[in-house]
Amino acid sequence: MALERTFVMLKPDCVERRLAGKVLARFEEKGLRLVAMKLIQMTQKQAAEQYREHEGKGFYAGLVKFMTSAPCFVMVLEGASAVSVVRKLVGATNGRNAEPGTIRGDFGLSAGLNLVHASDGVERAKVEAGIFFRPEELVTPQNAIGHWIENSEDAS
Ligand code: IDP
Ligand code: MG
Repeated sequence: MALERTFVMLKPDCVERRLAGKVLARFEEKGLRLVAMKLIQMTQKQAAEQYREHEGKGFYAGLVKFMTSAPCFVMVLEGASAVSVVRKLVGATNGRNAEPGTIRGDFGLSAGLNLVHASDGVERAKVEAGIFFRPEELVTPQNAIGHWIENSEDAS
């Protein structure tokens, strides 16, 4: 079992449609742990770094415009095989092809406005997290209240 971290964005369509809580819940319910999360207004520079691999493609300009148009949540999630697990939860790129039960399959009909971004590899996740977070913003989980959750003790 490989404990991994992956980088995820709830895109502007997700936030504007007030689906951020629902989508985050899918990741939490699966058992993934939040290591960092914040609401940002993406800059042109961040969008250019994030989507460099797609430069030159027909949808690139529209993609950058969309991602910088309104706030999105950026986050780092941790869990067993987090990269592939999250990609499976997110589903195929185009909402019209994505399987029911996946986030894109359940909530969208678009190829571009597809609610979520999720990194496609562990190394890529590190690079992408570095575009949006300073290292000290990634909180190392301490399990400090694990005994409380497991034993249902009263916090005091
Ligand atoms: P992924 O997000 O499933 O990894 P990529 O192929 O890496 O998909 O594309 C990155 C993003 O670019 C997609 O999530 C989507 O927002 C946008 N995109 C990809 N293909 C298209 C397209 O054919 N039309 C419009 N937007 C697209
Ligand atoms: Mg991709």
